[in-house]
Amino acid sequence: MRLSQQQIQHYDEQGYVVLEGLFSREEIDLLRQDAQVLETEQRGHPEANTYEKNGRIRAAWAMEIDSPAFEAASRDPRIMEPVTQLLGHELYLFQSRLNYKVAFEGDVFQWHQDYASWWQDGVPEGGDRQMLTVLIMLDDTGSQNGPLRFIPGSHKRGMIQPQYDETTTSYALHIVPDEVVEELAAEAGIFENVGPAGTVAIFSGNLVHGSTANRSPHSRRNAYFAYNRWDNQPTIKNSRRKLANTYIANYSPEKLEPLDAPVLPDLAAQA
Ligand SMILES: O=C(O)CCC(=O)C(=O)O
Repeated sequence: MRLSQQQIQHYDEQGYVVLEGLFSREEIDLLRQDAQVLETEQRGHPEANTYEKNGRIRAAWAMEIDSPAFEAASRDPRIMEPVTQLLGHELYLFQSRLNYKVAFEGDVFQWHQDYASWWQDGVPEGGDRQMLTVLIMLDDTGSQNGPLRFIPGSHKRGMIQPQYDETTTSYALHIVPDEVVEELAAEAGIFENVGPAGTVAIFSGNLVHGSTANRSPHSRRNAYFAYNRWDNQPTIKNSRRKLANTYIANYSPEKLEPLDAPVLPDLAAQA
């Protein structure tokens, strides 16, 4: 699945591109089955999970180390082809996370840029063609269950001097100051990632994004893979922040080998 010139231009101009219907219901069902295991002590590395203030699951980090389905998704050609078009061939997975945003109780993600955190992790460059994130929507998502929101074009500001917020949620985050969000949103508005499960969005590490709490009766699970260029690796000695666990940043990567063809359909058929 290659991006058209128009889609590449959209990514460059707006900081994101949405790919509808990339994964089938059967494939998403398989990822959901694994999501149910990943949030429990039954996953191979339960210490990779982080929790909301109320004790409910917030995120499962590094899903691919315990789930063949997520591992297959991370190297799926439908994802890797567009990512390679944008970043080049020599890539690795710097980070992955599955945010659960559980029904009634899922907490907010304040407005932030991922690169502001990755810079703290020592990643040298956060350019739109150096590092990006792929979102896979695991649940049907509407305005009411806390969709991921983007401020279009905000990536063009580069890294905005962040504030460190240690109190709003259980997870300390480098956030974009309110007055900057106000200014950016007044200029460009806000885009909501709503749509059926299986929708994918690719977005720049500098794109300002966030999501509200989920008070609806419908969970909203989003899986994220953050790809980095091989030549843009951080070293742990350049890390400037203490991580909640060691699965949040990959300091001993391997080059990613894209799959020749999708294997998720076969895995789904065998499940
Ligand atoms: O899943 C969300 O709503 C927010 C995700 C996000 O921005 C993050 O994990 O950094």
